[in-house]
Amino acid sequence: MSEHSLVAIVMGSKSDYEVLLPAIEILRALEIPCEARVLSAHRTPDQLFEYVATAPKRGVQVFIAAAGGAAHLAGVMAAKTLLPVLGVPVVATPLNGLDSLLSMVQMPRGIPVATLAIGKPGAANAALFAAAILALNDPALHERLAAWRAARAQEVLAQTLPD
Ligand code: RP5
Repeated sequence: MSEHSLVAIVMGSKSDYEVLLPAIEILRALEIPCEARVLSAHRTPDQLFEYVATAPKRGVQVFIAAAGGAAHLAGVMAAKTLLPVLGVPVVATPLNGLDSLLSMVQMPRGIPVATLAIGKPGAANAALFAAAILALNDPALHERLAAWRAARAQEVLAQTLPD
């Protein structure tokens, strides 16, 4: 998506793409250059390692990793980088995402994955978390993130209920 991405979104399958759309939309709204790839920890491990190793050289500072089932994608990525890895559990099996949530959130001590909620809310929050990380060293992005939050507050305050 961008030649100089700050955020790289990796998903274990194209079937995860729709879940990631809220993240992509928010990153675009905040004018954060991002890229997205399908790479699997178990189906394309060599290509995943290569991608994680080369992404920082293109400017990537935060990874978002989304996967379903026995979701080891985020943990494997975290094992291969010191950049923050934000995990988004995806619903992909009869266990409704609880399998992927526990796979991501229960990382053993030493290799952290910051795990968000299951599905689209988690994807949106992963993008906002990435923005918060990047905003630490980007005052203009900090302002855009503050404006985004203020707009959400205004949406709530504008809501009315039936008489
Ligand atoms: C995981 O298996 C993917 O992240 C996806 O959520 C799930 C199902 O993948 P597909 O069978 O749809 O390719 O690796």
